[in-house]
Amino acid sequence: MDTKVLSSGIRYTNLPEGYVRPESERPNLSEVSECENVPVIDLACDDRSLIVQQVADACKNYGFFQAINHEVPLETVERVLEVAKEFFNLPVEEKLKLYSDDPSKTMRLSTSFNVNKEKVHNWRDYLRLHCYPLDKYVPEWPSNPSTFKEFVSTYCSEVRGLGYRVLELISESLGLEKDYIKKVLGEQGQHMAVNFYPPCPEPELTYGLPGHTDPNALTILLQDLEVAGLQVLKDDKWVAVNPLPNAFVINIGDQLQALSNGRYKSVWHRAIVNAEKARMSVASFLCPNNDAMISPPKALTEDGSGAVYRDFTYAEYYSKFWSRNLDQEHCLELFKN
Ligand SMILES: O=C(O)CCC(=O)C(=O)O
Repeated sequence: MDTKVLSSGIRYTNLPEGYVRPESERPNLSEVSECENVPVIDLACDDRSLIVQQVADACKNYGFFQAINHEVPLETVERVLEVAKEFFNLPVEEKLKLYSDDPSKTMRLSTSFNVNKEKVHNWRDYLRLHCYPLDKYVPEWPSNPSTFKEFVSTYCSEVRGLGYRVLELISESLGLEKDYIKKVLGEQGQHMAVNFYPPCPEPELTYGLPGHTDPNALTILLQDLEVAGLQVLKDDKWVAVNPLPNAFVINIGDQLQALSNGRYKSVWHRAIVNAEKARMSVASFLCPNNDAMISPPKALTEDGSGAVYRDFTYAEYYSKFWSRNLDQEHCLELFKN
């Protein structure tokens, strides 16, 4: 391959060797069915106790839900998808100015997941941005397309508001004070991955992203409406979560699994690729403050089960996560009591 990224304008007719998964690790797409009864939660419902119950059920049984009537304006969402598409359509030389494979960079264009650690690559390019506080990070974001900074920063503020509203619902659904999680996680960081999965000549042999859980607290995923690709693990089977108009997929991450003392599941999910069409997704990650101590509240350990995981700071967890490959065992397993 002659460029560092996949979105170089080259249309591949064969999957380059470095992307081919061993047979035992392939996606087996013919065995994947559509996820039945995907929890769809109407956040504007008048009956808050019903929403809280739906959140509890979804987080326990699925580890994710689709949120509708979420208050993020449609125009804000459309603009972010439009500008993301424009970005990945830029000439490759322009994009490569932002390329880095160093995960500690707060703004970078990269490819696959962690190219220096992984054995097999993934069919994905991504723009990774730190987004909070905006005035600290926006100056380093791409200035081409010219609307990028404006559209993406508006989106980030809206999504942050949604994330905080959902964290309140999750706190209540665990029987905790509404602002419990917010207080424990401290001033949260916010990161974004703008994912671009080019058409792939052999989708059966590779992934956009292999199965993984998210290391942060909560992920708010905007899926491309045109091309499906997200799959989640439900009852040990991979199932497809197709995009719904005007919805976000909200995923529980590892930190909420730990904080809920294992009651809520950090959902295993993966992105598959498409032979004909490019796919985009925009993942926003709410991340505990580095100093936040992740420790389950007393109310959730008093049933005699004790704490499932030892206490740790988010900084400790995050550095462990990035020191590994994505498709290894669950990082939380390393923190089990
Ligand atoms: O593209 C998707 O649907 C999933 C993206 C994802 O899992 C991630 O960015 O961590």
